[in-house]
Amino acid sequence: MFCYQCEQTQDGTGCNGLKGVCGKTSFVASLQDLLLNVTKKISTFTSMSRQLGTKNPEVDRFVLESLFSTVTNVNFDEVRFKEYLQKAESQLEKAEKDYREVCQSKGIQPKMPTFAKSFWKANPDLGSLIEEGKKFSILKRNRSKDLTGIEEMILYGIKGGAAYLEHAKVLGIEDEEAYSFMHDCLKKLTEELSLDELLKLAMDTGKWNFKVMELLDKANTQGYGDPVPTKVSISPVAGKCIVVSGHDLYDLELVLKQTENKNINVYTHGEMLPAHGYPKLKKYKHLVGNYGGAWQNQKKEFSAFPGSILMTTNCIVPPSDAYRHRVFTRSVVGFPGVQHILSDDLSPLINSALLNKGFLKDSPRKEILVGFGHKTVLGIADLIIDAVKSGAIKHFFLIGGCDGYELDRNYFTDFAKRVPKDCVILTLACGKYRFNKLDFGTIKHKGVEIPRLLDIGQCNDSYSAIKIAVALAEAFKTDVNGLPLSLILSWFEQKAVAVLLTLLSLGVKNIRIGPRLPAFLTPPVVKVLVDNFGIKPISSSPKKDLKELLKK
Ligand code: FS2
Ligand code: SF4
Repeated sequence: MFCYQCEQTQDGTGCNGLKGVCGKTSFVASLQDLLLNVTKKISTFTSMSRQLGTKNPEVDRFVLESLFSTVTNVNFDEVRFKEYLQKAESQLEKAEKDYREVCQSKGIQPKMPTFAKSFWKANPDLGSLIEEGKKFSILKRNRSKDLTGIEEMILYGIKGGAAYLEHAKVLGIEDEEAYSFMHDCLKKLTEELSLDELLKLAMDTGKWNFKVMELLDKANTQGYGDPVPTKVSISPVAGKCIVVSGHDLYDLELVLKQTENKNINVYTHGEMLPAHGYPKLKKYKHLVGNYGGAWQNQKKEFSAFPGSILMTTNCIVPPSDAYRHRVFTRSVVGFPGVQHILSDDLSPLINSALLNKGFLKDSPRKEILVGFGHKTVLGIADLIIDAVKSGAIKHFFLIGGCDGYELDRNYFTDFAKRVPKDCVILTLACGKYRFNKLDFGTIKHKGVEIPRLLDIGQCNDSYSAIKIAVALAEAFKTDVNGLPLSLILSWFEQKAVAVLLTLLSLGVKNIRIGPRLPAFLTPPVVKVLVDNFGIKPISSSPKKDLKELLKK
């Protein structure tokens, strides 16, 4: 196997051998390589059909799911990948048929792609699929490392955006343009584009992801209302319990509806924390608080959790025997030996919660504050602008992104702690758990207490952060780069790649990124990013970086 799609990749270069750092086996890696290869073929036909005016929602949705299933810490289950591959075969046939038919109806000669139509024998066993997948390892690619790295970066951006599209789809929002770009882009990734063409495609992918995040924002806010500032308890209370992790608000709502009046308390975990700010979710009295921290602590935290656990999306880590039987997965998430709930009937999860002892007593109440989406922040835009003009607020720091195991991620805690008292910190995604339980206090301006730490939401709520920055820039008659704003991003998986491409495509410069640069970016490509966008890795000294950034 070879995989370098996430930040924790082995030795900072790539996971190889029998297992990746995340726990993904070489077998699953091979099945994922094969699935991605077939998905690109499906999208090649679909892209051509769409240009001729025909579309197939079933194929669109399959491609989304297939891409999402290969994101880091989503699915570790060989059997599920075998099922995806079986579906992929029929979807490829459908996509080709659609293309032939639309050509025929328009009297056009089909331009058949050069790849082989049939990619395996009928009803292959798992072993044959794994063998087949080895042919599509990144290492077998006949391109330079620089170009392969950019192709992969674009693919990871598309995977991240596909994950967001899937969440929007679950809430009933789909978009034809978004599907079209996804297929076109995957087709282009089979065409051996030049460096310049790939760089342009990377920027287009960033722009696409901005629209995708906008769609998801629309889906979330239409479904659950605009987030409002909300105090969230981080202390368990006595009673039976379920913890819901991941990003999927729809699944959380299902849990809340199906546990009403059952004396089960529901907790959010990880990226589900911002759910507390949505009016139509916070109305449930038995949504009692947030449990634990970021994804990488789940082995310890879930072992200690006396109830059942629902993983709606990434990040799942291989569960230990202590709690595996209490974990349930949904949608694209999978782990061997863990129960997957396909239908919207969550009885297995609820029954498991009832069988477990629950928390026996209340813990002393502690709270954190969430719910600062773009509507809330821009609702007090005049106050914020005045605070900046008067000097009450000197600078904004967006410290956000993913969390992870590495100790050097403490950089982000140290950085946040050192931010001067006249500056505001905006945060989003699971990286916030490095500092969101600290008390940053408020900045008092015109009798209003403005919290110094504003939690904007999940990683996809980068959309909100961009809306806020653009509105402030307009008010100050400048662009985002002209604001007293610095971005310090922690990255881990492919949604972060999508968000980074979005920021770059919008012309945001001088982003600090850490804890280390992606392994898929070779030195010449890093140079392009540094020269064009001023991207800079974080140093080992938050104090030094902060000093430099405050000079802005
Ligand atoms: Fe954190 Fe993991 Fe949000 Fe990422 S919970 S690293 O998937 O998407 O961020
Ligand atoms: Fe390694 Fe990350 Fe790939 Fe897992 S997802 S195999 S940790 S690079």
